[in-house]
Amino acid sequence: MMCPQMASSALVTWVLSLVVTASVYGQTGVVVGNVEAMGVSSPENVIIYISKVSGDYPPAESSVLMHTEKLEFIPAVLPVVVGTTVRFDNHDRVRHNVMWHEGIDGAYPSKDLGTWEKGGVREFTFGREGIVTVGCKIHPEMAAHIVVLQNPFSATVGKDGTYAIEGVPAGSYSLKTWYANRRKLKPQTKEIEVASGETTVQDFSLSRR
Ligand SMILES: [Cu+2]
Repeated sequence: MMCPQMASSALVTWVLSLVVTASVYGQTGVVVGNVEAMGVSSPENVIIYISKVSGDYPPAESSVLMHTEKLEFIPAVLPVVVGTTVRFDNHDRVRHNVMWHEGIDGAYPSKDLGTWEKGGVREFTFGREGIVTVGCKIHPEMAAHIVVLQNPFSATVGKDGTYAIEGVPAGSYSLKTWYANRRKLKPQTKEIEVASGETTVQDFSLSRR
């Protein structure tokens, strides 16, 4: 049997853990929804993101991977927080190149990270918000998109059209959509409220207009 001192210290630990949990998670909510996409095969690879959340959001401590496999960049779209280092890893038997041209937002000037064999790695740190369309000079059909955002509150929509953004601080936000081909799926913005401990449901119906 537990002696009284052990029982009370267990109680204190339990209460403390509740307090810590409440302070870390109590002021946040979840945003979920369903995305419909007209005129494309599926809503896969639409990004849903909150454009601006007050506070500073440090990038992931370790690098985030984008690798090449079967002549594709994986993932095809990669939302990251400003300051994130992306590791480009070649898993194919053929050589791949990683480069980009300056995009329409002008955030990242043209860059060529080089060409390398299987097992080779290059890294690049994305230090400001913007869109980078990654390509390979050897295989012009290869393309992927790195979307550099102010905060981590984003999600990539799956084939089933659902998305979920967790741990969003309570507040009012602009929830936006991004798609690689904006002429096929025009970006939309919805104003949402996120309340502590609640789930906000926001669906989107996207099309070219
Ligand atoms: Cu290639």
